[in-house]
Amino acid sequence: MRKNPPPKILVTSALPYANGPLHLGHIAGAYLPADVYVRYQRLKGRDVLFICGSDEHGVPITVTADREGITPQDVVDRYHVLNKKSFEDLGIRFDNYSRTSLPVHHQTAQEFFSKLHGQNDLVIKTEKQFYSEKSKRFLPDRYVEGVCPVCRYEKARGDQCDKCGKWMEPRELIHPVSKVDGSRPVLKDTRHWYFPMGRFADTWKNWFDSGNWKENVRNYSLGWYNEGLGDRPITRDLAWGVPVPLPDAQGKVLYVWFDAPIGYISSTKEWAEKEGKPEKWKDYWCDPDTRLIHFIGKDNIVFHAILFPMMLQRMGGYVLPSAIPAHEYLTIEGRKISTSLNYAVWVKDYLEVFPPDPLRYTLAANAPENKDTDFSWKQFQNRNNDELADILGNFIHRTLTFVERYSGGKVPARGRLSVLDKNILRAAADAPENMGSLLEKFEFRQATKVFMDLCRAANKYFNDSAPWEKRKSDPEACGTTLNVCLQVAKTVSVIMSPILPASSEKLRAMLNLGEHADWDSAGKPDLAEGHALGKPDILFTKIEDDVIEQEIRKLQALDSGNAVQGPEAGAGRIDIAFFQKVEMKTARVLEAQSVPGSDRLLKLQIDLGSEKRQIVAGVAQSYTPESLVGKTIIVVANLKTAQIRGVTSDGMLLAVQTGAGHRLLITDGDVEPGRRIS
Ligand code: B3M
Ligand code: ZN
Repeated sequence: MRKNPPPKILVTSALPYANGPLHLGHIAGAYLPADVYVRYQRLKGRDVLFICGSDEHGVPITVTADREGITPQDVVDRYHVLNKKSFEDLGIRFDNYSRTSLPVHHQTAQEFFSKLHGQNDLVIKTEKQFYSEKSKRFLPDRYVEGVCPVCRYEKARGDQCDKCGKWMEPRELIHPVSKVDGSRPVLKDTRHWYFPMGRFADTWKNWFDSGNWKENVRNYSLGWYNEGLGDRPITRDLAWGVPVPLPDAQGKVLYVWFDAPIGYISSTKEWAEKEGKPEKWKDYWCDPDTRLIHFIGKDNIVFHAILFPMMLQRMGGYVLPSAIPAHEYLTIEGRKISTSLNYAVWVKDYLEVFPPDPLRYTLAANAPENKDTDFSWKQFQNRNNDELADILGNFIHRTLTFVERYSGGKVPARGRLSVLDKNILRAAADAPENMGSLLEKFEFRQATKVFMDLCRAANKYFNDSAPWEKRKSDPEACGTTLNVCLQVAKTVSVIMSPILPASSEKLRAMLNLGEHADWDSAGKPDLAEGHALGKPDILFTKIEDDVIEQEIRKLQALDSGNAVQGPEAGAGRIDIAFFQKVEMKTARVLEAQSVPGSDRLLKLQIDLGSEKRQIVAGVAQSYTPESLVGKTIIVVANLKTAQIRGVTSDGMLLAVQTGAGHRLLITDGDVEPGRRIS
């Protein structure tokens, strides 16, 4: 009798706004934990689908577009490409990464609205909203500024005062001014549709009470429920977004938090289309046995635990979430991440200097599961040097080089087992189960510790067994020690994979083991005697102090406000004196080479007029080394010298990031090297 197949698992990560680059806080919260969990489930041979995509609507995107004088589509095109690539480069493997500006999403979100509207689930209200007579358009909250009626802060917004936190109705704002055109807006009637959450609260509560939720999800959701679930606006007066599918709703779009969670479904539909099985999305979303798991940051709890499940209940036929691993926040060097102040470590900047796995390990070992946790560069260096390199890397390197040197690179015979041998084999046999049971409960910190504890025990076993002493005196015992080490190395290569996928692949190549790995048999000592190994190599390169100091200095510059404002900072007006501090010069490229170990970096020798210099530039995905030789480029000549992937960089080349990759800033016509730009 065929056992019922285990339930399918559908994992989503919060759709990042396509309004700016990703930083470590995003990764630590909704993305890395999800990727670790999905990789583990795949190794268990389960049917798991991992869905995400760019959230491309909402007022902040139109604010960015207005500020830069481009269209909202230009904004989301830029950041969709950038963020998708950042996820890929960090080894975060979605089965589909879609975007909510696609037709499939518009259609799906409009179907939701039409069905809810058709069954009279929505209410219509006329409300007063700020309107600009000058621009002939309604002004959403972020487009209006004025004096807060409570604390007199002059830059309060139409919906909330950032200083005292007061939520307010637009009409409460004193001296409102339109941020679009500076005019004094008037309050004008406008009709909007609301989702009356209170009407469906009991059905929601019966479902929610049947669930087993993380403490922060339970407390936050019941807090909202006990306060009384009100009518939630689900439309906005905006040109950018999913148009409201009603004849009398010109100029109105769906509110971003109504449409965004539906993005999980439209991304799954897109995935099914790409698989050539357009109906397959229903196998996940319309099967009540599917385990739907939403990985999010804690600020998204109400939308994922209340609003979206309630919408799904009203739609009928959809599975509801069974787990919502909502993470707390990551701070950086003890400070809150602030995109407006550009106080963050951006993923793309990290990847220009370091490989992905040390960051994955650091963020998994210190995941903000139940409280905010801090990322510091020193701690990152210690995790890489003292744990990955000195424990795991050291164990692997000593084992493989010893086998290569004294056993012809083949697995030696395993003779009679000593107590030491049996103990480490027992530890390896237990690790997958111990680690797996923690991952099933989304306990990433503890799961990472189980993995590293096995590596620690293996390293100690190598020392205590001292094969170098037995090599001559007791070759059989020496062979047994190395055989046992290789069995443990095989176990490690599997259980490290969810956290350190790139390093696991490298180790499995050194062990000459195929791509396919299986979690449940990972702890079995089944590496056959005589199995030929691959070439030993270094798994983790140590990170030098000066490289870390460089990163700390970058953040200190941001902290002291000396840094140039970040992409979200708004205009961040600077005076000419500030601008003149930056020394930009023309330079001629004399030579260009790739940087070993990086597919993004090029090392350039440049002529700067009065001197020659070496710089490192992250344009290898858009330019071959040869194509740069002879070009006149623009460089920032007075940047502090940096070490990038161990290569000295004495200046920065200027290029613009486009949807199609980097484009160099060059001069119009030939200009000799060394000329100052002013
Ligand atoms: N775009 C991201 C955030 O609030 C938001 C998540 C949508 S998930 C459907 O950080
Ligand atoms: Zn205030």
